[in-house]
Amino acid sequence: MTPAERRSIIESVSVTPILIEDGPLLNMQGVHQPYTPRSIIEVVTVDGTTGLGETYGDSAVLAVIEQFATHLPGRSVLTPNDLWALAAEVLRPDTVPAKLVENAPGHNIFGDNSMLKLHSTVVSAFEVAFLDASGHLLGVPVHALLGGKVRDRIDFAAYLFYRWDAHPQPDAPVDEWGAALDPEGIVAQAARMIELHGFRSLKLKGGVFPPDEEIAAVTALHEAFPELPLRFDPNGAWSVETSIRVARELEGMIEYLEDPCLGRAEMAEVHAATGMPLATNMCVTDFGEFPEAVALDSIQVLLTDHHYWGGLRATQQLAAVCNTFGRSLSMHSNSHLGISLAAMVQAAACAEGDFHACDTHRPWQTEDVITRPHRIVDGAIEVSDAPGLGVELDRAELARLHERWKRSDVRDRDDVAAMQVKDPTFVKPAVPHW
Ligand code: GKR
Ligand code: MG
Repeated sequence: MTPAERRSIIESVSVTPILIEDGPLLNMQGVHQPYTPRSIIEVVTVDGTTGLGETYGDSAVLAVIEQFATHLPGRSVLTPNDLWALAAEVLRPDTVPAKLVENAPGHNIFGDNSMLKLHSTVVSAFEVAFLDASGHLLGVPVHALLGGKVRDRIDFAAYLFYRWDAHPQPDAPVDEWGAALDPEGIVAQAARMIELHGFRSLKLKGGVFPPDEEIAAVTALHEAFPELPLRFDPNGAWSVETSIRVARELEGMIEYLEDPCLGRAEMAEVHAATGMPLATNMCVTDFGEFPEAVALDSIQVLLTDHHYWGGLRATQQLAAVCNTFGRSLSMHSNSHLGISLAAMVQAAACAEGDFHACDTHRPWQTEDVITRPHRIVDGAIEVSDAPGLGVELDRAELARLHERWKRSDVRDRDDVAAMQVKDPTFVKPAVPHW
């Protein structure tokens, strides 16, 4: 063993569940809760080097990553590839209750859950922490461990949401964004996002209101910002017929539609009928789903997400597959903090291919667990060349957000339950909804 290998041996691993403030953002299945769970991972080696990771905090994922973490001491952070074999060895149908597999990553907005996706989610969480620790041990950025960055800045899109002014709960956190429930509100939100962060690309989350109301909002965005690429994502809320109608009405205004309907065959039908480029984070959510999507021509843009595709190296592999089959890339996100954002930036920096601006929910988050939260300038984040992920844990904030988790009974993201606070008769909409 070399000296570096000796120092790379893991002494301890901690998984800290936290609750972070979240705004009342609407989507097709309800609204974000006032607080949403995340898990923060710290892997510490025998010489005190720490590697950080961040992933879902929903109870099913938390239970599995806590179980997995107990197997890591004694292993080396320099060998993240071994995590797959370890996952196969210790996370099996007889060791992981089926309900944990079904519920991970918790809120079911992308594809079906499976043992493969659970392994990918767990491996990713620890792979990021391993790479961060390795970068600190060797004094190099994570992108150097991934073969070097192919771009210096990562473009992000302003991720626009219909939203209420405030959550209905009296003690919920408040933010300054105000309501956005019509085209004027959405255009004003876009203008503020651009003013704050210089975004050069826009994405509207749809599936909230009947399609014609949302077409009006997209049209208003296009008229207000004609030079900015625009995309629109109703999370599979529409039928094939509605998707075809919306695609035709928005032709020339949007760069692509994201998951207008559910299903690879259905998406292919929409593309064949309209020529509209389609993107997904719902109908292709693991490598096994890719061949059919290519054969049917269901999608033209794949939204990667290292959190459930298996990590940063898996993102590079996915990019290679996309390049081979002529698909371009963007990146999916959920409410997240700066460790996830740092990992997203390093992943995008090392993924070859045609990248559209990535999604990030970060502008909606008011808190962070890193000492120097990222700044989005001119719609982009500079790829850090500092060792590891280039972020430092804010231990006081981590402790505060963990205390909040301990005092609360929120254990899962549940947009349906959050909507029921305002409307007790609300039920999760059947899909297709329109
Ligand atoms: O945050 O409400 C949301 C989004 O709808 C999120 O859950 C989706 O996973 O952003 C995602 C998407 O692109 O579908
Ligand atoms: Mg999407």
